[in-house]
Amino acid sequence: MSNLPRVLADLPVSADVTELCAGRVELVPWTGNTHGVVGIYTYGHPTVDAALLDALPAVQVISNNGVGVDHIDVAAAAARNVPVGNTPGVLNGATADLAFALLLAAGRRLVEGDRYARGPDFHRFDPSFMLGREGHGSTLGVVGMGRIGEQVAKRARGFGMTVLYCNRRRNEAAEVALGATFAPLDDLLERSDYVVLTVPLTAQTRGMIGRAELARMKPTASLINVARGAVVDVAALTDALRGRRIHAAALDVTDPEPLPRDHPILALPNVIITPHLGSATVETRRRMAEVSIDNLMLGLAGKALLHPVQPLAHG
Ligand code: 8YV
Repeated sequence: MSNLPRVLADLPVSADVTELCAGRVELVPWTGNTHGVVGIYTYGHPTVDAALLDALPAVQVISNNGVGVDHIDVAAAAARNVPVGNTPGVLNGATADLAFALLLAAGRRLVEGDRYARGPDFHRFDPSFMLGREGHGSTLGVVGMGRIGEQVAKRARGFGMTVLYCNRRRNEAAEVALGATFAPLDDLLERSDYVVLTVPLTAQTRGMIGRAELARMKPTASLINVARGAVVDVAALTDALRGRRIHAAALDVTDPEPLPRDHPILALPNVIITPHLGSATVETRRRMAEVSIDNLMLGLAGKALLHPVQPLAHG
């Protein structure tokens, strides 16, 4: 056993994190001997709740390698004076790129086309097969105009899209700089050709896209989720896709994650599912590792974190 500060970690960590921790902290597996643990390092799971914090009274900091902290009881940490750090800012571009890739892939039936082109039925070009829906010139609805939503809206401008958004509060900067128009959720759902979800998972956003909301969407519209799976009612979405009540969905996140292999949504042709790849680029993951380890080391030194999470914003 080393003399380095012991940090409970969601192992395995990436090579970048291993490198940044070398000689500075000892990463301790979640299920191992947690004696003397002074920090917690997570990747979106497992849950960090009051019971865990009570069991680890020497913890001085919780550092999350990611922006979403729905798995952490931030209020319980604050009540114990334990700061929580996350990695906002550095992953906006990568996540917005993926949202846009999914948007175009859903509209233009890209994955379905790929499967078809590899399969036994593709004999010759047919002018009327696999017609999709256009991206350029369409209307985009961004649900959650925060840092990632703004980057999605910025990309939409290049495609000549009309951008609607809804958010807890008006984002005037996005209105001025990106030409986005505020709309209540129901209105946004009725008018959009693409609905992109970029909200954090909170008590307010859990299940916010359910049967009633899906029923408001145009039959030609697609739903893209790069937020958290639990924002969408997956049973309602399965029914809407099966009944062709919407054109398609593209999900980078699901609830649960992964979905059980026999989940009916997995058998549908008009859904694309990726394994939580929003921030998965070499460059972004390196920056996330740096910010999250900076947060960890600052917290262990009793200093202010680079990006402390405010409890109230994530209730
Ligand atoms: C992370 C994410 O990779 O930042 C987030 O909230 O969803 C992803 O960028 C994931 O949480 C694992 O850390």
